[in-house]
Amino acid sequence: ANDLDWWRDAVVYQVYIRSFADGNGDGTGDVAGLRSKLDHLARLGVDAIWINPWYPSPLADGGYDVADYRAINPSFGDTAEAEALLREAHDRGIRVLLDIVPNHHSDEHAWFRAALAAAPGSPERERYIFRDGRGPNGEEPPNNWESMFGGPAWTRVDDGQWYLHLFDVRQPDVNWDAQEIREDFETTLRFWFDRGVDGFRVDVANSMIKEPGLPDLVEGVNDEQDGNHPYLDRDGVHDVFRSWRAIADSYHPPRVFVAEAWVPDAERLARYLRPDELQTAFSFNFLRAAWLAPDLRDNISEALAENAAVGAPATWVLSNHDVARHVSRLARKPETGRGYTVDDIIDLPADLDTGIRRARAATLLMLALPGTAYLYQGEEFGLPEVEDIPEELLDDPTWERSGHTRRGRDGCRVPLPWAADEPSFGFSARSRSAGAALAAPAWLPQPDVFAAHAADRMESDPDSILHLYRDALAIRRAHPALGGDASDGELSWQDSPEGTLAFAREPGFTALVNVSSSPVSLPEDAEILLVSAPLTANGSLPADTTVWLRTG
Ligand code: TEU
Repeated sequence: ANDLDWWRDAVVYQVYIRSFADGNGDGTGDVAGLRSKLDHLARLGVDAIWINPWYPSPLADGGYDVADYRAINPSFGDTAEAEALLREAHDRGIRVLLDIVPNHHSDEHAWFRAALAAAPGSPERERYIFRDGRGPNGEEPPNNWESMFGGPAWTRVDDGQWYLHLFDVRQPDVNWDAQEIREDFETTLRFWFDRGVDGFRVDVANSMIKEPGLPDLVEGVNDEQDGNHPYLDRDGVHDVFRSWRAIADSYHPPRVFVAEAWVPDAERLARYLRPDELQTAFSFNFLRAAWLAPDLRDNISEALAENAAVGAPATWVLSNHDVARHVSRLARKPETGRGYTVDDIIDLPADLDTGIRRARAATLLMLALPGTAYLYQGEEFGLPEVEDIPEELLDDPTWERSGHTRRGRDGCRVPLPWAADEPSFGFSARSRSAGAALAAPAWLPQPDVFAAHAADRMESDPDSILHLYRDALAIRRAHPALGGDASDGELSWQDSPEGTLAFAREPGFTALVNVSSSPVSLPEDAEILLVSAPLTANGSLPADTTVWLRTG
């Protein structure tokens, strides 16, 4: 793909930097660790990486509580290392997307410190959403909104005012009616674009604009599906993204956005992708689809059609740092009917053999589709959700704010295993000089099962999921009929046995996905390009398997 439309069929690898690789042995991932693994990413064959927030932050929410958008968290490295990373990634033909968090700041951001020190009604307070409380002495929150992590979305400060935080108490929402906020985020875009960053993933792109007056949520009335929710998917967000697109388009090559917007209505989500707004947005309904052929087919068709109607690709994803890893999700019985989100307690022991088989099949399904695909670090190693993290080590604010009822997202954020026989499975580099101090333990405990999934074990097994990813990305890159940009929004679904999906990608290529529980026969004259699991003894396609076929 060329410089102008690489994002239409790119494969992007998500780096949750805190858990990717630790270059200085302190037990936390960092820029040095990421730089040391660029050859792994180049060999995998990804077109770009997306790095979760690497900015100064108290890490009250994994870095999504940003204290300074134009610097690097000292525990991850410094600006010089960041610029070296950009150069070294670009030298390998890998583009770099960062993460921008426009809905809120960290409570350690200088502007929020200033707001706390200032008086009600001051310009410093206007940068955030401060209101007087309700009740005779203002002792009730200004409205009935709840935090996504549990508990009220308001916290009272010493002088009696309350401030809004749709997420953690340490993440005050900023006020997008304040010109200074708009300007400061545009300064951040330019700061990183000027340094060669290729684009941004936009955090909670659907929540920055709130209904004036901050009205109470009315049970059964406010539903984001049709756009009448007081703080989700408000039309005002589109003004912001039109300004951001104008900035991105002023660079050469133009910079690119991917929106994180959990907007269930596919047509409303496509509004973020109009030609003067953001280029891409995650098609989360695919992630949420249970491993059921009708769900998958409907979600794929709807995302392609609605996005193509505004000239945009679909953007497929199976896992990220917010949801249980799909090796464990897909291992569930289909009765769950959807993917897991931060709200689910993953309590049933997952049947990992089924999970891995389905994950292999789901990956070939995803990579055969037109559009862009995102890979979450460690899925190329078949990592499962980690469910047995000791409660005292859980680090996700969801756990605290939900009163210890929701385990949150630590299970998908456990530091990666790179070497099965090393301490911390090789997550932390340590100098090999004699007597070098051992690295600190990884910041979250790694389960023993990670040894079998370590990069070096995967490397040495030609049938491993790592080799499946590498082969799939190489074939996808070599054959434009795979991946590619279905700007017509059409996928030519083929007739196929009950419980399976089959779609042709132009003449010559078909993907057959067997999500049923029994084997199905393959077309006679087809040549197998890649299959996610071995065929049965009589050459038919086993359950939970996907095959790429060259037909005719
Ligand atoms: O996640 C957004 C988020 O948590 C909600 O949109 C939730 O995912 C959705 O309602 C589905 O359950 C982003 C980041 O990815 C996450 O890590 C941060 O914690 C959050 O925003 C706050 O910045």
